[in-house]
Amino acid sequence: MLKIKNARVIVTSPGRNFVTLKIETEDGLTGLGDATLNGRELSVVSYLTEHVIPCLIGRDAHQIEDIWQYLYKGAYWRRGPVTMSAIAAVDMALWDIKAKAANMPLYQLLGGASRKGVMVYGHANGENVEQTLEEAQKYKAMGYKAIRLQSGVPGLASTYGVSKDKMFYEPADNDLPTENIWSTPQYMNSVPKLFQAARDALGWDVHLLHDVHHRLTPIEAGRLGRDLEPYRLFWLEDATPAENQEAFRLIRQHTTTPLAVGEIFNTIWDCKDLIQNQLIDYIRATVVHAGGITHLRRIASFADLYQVKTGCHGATDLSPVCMAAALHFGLSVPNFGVQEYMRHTAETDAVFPHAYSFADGYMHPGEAPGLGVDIDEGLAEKYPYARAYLPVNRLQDGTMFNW
Ligand code: CS2
Ligand code: MG
Repeated sequence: MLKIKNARVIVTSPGRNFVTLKIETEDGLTGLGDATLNGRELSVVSYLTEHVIPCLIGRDAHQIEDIWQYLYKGAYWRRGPVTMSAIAAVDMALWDIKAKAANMPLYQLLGGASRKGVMVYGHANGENVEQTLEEAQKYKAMGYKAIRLQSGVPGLASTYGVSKDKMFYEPADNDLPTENIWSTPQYMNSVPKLFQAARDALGWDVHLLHDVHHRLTPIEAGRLGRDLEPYRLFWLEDATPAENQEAFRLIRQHTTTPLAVGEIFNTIWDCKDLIQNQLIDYIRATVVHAGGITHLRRIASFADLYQVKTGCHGATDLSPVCMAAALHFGLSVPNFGVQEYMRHTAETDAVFPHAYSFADGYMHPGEAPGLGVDIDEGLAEKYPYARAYLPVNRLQDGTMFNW
């Protein structure tokens, strides 16, 4: 038995807020879990501190499944991003501990490596097509096999995915929500031109991806998917808000462009119909927001029945702890598709030293026991929490819209 002695939450903000759960056993083993929910961080801190941690003390850290079921069924109020991020953090930390106790990198406990490395996609973005393609050429030169392209929209002051800092896209930019303005017609006109130019400049041996970020209606998404068919995208992401999973049937009827969705999903119930009706090609659910390694494996196994592949979210606001967990998962899961890698700043990497590495378009979690990531608590203290909201989005007539 590996008795849990204590657990605490560490909030640090090296450039952006991260929430980390640290569990310690009586044998001195420690495990880390990412609990970061961008723009709502302290809600998960409170859920963990007030409602989860008191129930963990004294339990056997080896009982990952039972603790998962206890936290899920025992809460009565099931699902949702706050609950499932808290459960995810506990789950990641317990897998970290179990793998350390076995003196193995976590992927070995998940069934071992199913591939030589985890193919990742980078983020090329720019104010216009030319700048975006300049960035894309840099990613191609770095060896990326897959590149996401996000470009400014002519006539709009800002849009999703285009950042001031080319390296790291950090949308949580203010202590009150920034208001963005959106125009679907101007966006719809600009995207096919971006990918026409991209194929001319980058050729056909690189995977190209695009994130619509929940901003089209199903029929608009069907049309954009069809407009993009000549450019053979790897995927079109978050084409329409997915609360209504049935909406994807309308998109599917109009286009063969592969569809990815799910970074904001938090349980298998959010994607069950999408998967079993083969309305999507990639499921984006991620370790930190979908209940941890334990639940993400369930989602991936279900998806595998329908030839849906994984494409886990991996933005800057998911900490290196989640990145490490995602790479162990991605190295082993049979129906792996691609892993997002938006990268972290040097100050973040210093707070979270890790064993994972990038080479020639692939990443590997490393061979360190457990997740292979740590937190430098002394350094973490130097970066105090500062409230930061994601932007909100309005149409040009002021109507509240999807960001
Ligand atoms: C995006 C994210 O990475 C993605 O695909 O959708 O940048 C997303 O906007 C952020 O993670 C939100 O916090
Ligand atoms: Mg996205």
